[in-house]
Amino acid sequence: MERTLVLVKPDGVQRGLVGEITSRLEKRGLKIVAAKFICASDDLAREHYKVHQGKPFYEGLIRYITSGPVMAMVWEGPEAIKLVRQCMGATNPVEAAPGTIRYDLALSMSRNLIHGSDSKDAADFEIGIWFKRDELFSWKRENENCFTGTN
Ligand code: IDP
Ligand code: MG
Repeated sequence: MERTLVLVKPDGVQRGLVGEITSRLEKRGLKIVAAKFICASDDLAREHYKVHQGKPFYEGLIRYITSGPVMAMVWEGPEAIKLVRQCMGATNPVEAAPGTIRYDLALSMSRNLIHGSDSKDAADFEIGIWFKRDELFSWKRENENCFTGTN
């Protein structure tokens, strides 16, 4: 079972898309294990996006992600990292596949609505900086078998 960090970025919150985005992940069958509505500090934003430090879009990205509250969540499921990335679509909405969040709801790479961890290492790191251990809930879904065929 994997866990992955998802952020509905400030543009998603401003546009009233928290429910739409969350709903898509729920309907896919992923399980929410943590959520918090939070304004990222400059330090948290820089830590989160430190792999992009020095890139031309980095400072704009920090301004973007700290421009307002985000809905930070942790989602769980088998291959949750890949599943969320697939639901999100490509970084640039112009290249995203139809049916993905970025294709259906966005048009610009600099306002692309959602973040999802891109690897197991990134997920562990990102969950650790956004959430305390006691903010993550392990809970059993009564109908788990309906989603995964395992009990
Ligand atoms: P990802 O969000 O699909 O994982 P990354 O390459 O990790 O994409 O980039 C992080 C975020 O930085 C993107 O979601 C996007 O908002 C922004 N970004 C990436 N590349 C560019 C760019 O070339 N111009 C403007 N913003 C960019
Ligand atoms: Mg990324």
